[in-house]
Amino acid sequence: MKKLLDQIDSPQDVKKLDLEQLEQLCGEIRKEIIATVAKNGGHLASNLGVVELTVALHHVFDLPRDKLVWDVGHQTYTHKLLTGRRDRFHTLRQYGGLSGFPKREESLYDVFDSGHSGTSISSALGMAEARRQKAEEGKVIAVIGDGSMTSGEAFEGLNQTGHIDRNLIVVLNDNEMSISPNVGALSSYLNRLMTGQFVNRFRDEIKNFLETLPGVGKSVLRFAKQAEESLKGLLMPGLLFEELGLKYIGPIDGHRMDHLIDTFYNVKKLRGPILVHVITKKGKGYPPAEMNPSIFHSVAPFVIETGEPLAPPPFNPPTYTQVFGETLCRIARENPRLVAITAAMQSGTGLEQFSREFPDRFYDIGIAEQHAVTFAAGLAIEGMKPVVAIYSTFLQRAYDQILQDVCLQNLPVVFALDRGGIVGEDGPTHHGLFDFSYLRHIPNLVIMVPKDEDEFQHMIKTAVECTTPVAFRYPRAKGVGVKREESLKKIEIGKAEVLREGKDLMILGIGSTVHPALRAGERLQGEEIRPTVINSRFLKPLDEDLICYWAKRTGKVLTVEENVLQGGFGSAVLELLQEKGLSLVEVRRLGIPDLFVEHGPQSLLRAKYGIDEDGIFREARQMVGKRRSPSLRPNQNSALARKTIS
Ligand SMILES: Cc1ncc(C[n+]2csc(CCOP(=O)(O)OP(=O)(O)O)c2C)c(N)n1
Repeated sequence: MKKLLDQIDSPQDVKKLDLEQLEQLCGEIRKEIIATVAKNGGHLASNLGVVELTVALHHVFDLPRDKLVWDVGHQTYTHKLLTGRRDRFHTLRQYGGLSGFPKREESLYDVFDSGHSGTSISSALGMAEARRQKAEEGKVIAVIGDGSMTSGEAFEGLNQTGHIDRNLIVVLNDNEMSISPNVGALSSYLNRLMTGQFVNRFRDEIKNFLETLPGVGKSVLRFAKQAEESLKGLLMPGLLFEELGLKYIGPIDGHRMDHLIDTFYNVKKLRGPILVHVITKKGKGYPPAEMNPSIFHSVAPFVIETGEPLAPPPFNPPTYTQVFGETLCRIARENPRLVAITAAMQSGTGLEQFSREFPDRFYDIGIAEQHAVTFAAGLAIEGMKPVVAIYSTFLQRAYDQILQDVCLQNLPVVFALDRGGIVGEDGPTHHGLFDFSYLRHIPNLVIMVPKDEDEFQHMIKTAVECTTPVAFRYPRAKGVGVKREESLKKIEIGKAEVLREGKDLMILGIGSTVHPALRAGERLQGEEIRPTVINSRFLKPLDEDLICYWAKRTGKVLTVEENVLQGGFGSAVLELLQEKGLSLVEVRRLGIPDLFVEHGPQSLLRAKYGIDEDGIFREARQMVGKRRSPSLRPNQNSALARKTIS
């Protein structure tokens, strides 16, 4: 049979297809997505769940005049395939290729860049309002999952949507899953809506019947309506949304193309804010993903026939995430006050074992990072030891709560920032490149950054025993392969570690840059350059005495960090040297310049931004070479040395 997908160059081509062809198209899209994700990795289960929904939206609405806004944006593969990017789909998530998320610079059909949950309603409402201001026609549709609907921002958006009564269609894609099964009161409510569907039908039938009775009908109906108040939640599906001012439609089967199309044609004619509740199945059409939607939420390349990951390399140290999960369990066995909190990232943050072993001390609070932090503050006030495990990028949401609710009150909350640094293929919305800068200036907060998995486990213990707020930040990576000591020990707060001593320059690494700095140091030695290599261990407090001592001795400092340069580790060192009267020490900083880092393999991006072994080696050699360069008069150098080493 001729492939329909090959003939789809834009949504206009989808509009021409009949029901049977649309269903055939969905089958072809599923195959294409499975084949591509099996090769490149990506968000499989969420994408397979919205194939029919996406095709139906493209069929009924008039894109690009109508605007389709995707929440999180991890489910836009079908949308990409239908909007002129079919030929480049094989480059999905690869360096220089298509992004795994909507990107305005990639296509005019991507109307809002996303990656973090809960933004679709607010942004879509803004677009709808702009249309009203400009007296422009066209629908705006926000597609949001039941998981993302738990985020505060989504509720804030709904709140205003009902209030200002604009033409906005919210499609609630309900698969009962966030990454793990969805949690919270909203999720139970949506469940009841699904099971209450038959009650709704029954209610409508009675209402129709009563209305046909002459004379009695209206008054009986009035009475029935009053009596209904107490049963309202059960009898009127979507009451929550109706009370917020949105017309509720649903629930409808998100895999029945005919139902979807009929519903969307009807909805298209309506005005005002509308919520369409669509039920889908995560992983639909690929049995391994249907059976394990959490595992297939986001996957590395896998074998299509079995769903198994491609064979792991022989050198396979544990990931930092695993070390975190295991160590936290170890500590929790001894410390009954320790509790763990995740914002819908139970498996991503390595807390599955913890949740099984300590179900009563584990909290998945939904996609609600701000709440997670203030909830932890409350727990800490009452003497518990909360560990809040959130990816660096998502913790950005809770800056004010960290500052105001935890650090200002000096509460001993532990922040575990997973995915610090470059994360790779998920790209700019997910890189954890700002945390040094958004945490470093907050008083009372101790910030630790491990160089390897052994140091990491000791840092976890140290953090749990701290009496102040403390954060540790670690990368999306396997450990470096060092042996982990049997017993956990406390690390002295603010103590750095000298890994190599030399007189020519000091290389100051932190976290993932320490081992590359050490390797670069060895290579420099081969070129007769003798560097001091220091593992800072702490972003805050810095080991001021040690850093100043080596800065004076060497006269040259090279800092290396996997963070933006503005306000980061190197900045902290510069500030320190300036405060201590060492401003004449030559300082160079390696890190991420003032830009958003694209998606691509971690190693490639680290090389591109010069924060890997080669980059450190090059920069250090240049620094020292410059000092030795014949173009510099020797006494110029010694003048600098005299001034700074005194
Ligand atoms: C602010 C924020 N926190 C956490 C995440 C990580 N995350 C990505 S998708 C997802 C689950 C989303 O669930 P849902 O909206 O129901 O979409 P589904 O994948 O089920 O289709 C989570 C928690 C995120 N993207 N943004």
